[in-house]
Amino acid sequence: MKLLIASDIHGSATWCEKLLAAYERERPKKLVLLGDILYHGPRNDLPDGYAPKQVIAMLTPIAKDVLCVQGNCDTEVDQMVLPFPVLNGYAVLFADGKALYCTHGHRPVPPLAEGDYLLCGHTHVPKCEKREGYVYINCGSVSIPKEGSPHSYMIYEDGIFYWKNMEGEAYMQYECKK
Ligand SMILES: [Mn+2]
Repeated sequence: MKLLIASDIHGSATWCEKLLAAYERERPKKLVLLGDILYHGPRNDLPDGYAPKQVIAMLTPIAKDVLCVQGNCDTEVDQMVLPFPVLNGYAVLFADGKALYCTHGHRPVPPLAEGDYLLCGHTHVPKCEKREGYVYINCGSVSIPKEGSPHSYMIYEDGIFYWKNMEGEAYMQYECKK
């Protein structure tokens, strides 16, 4: 199964457009959004092309293929204008026998078992880290990358996570243990 995983669009129509181009190119089974969809948030500067209404219009036609969890910038008013659920704290996907625990990253993490994967956004910094038992995977940010990281999304396919820039070039990867 192929998944496209992305986070922290923060209302940028410019970068959402590039994400959708990647979505067209990659043809994943689902687009997993790890939160912070529309609002820029008071801690961030406005991203390029800040236009939340355009982001809504871009994501609406693909709503049935989107799986989304709540970011710390997503509230009830965002749910009123987005056609897929955005207020769930987490989602668990099972892919190739692995549990992928998807959450934004600002909430406490439940106990996870050896061989589980924690997928997060929130920090805007791509990361892959072995933690107590599980592996912490951060897909970085689509629109406001931090610590010099590229504007990013991730692909999961056949047991491998690929971190990619918006042009689709993989700059990091992690192969899951069988
Ligand atoms: Mn964010």
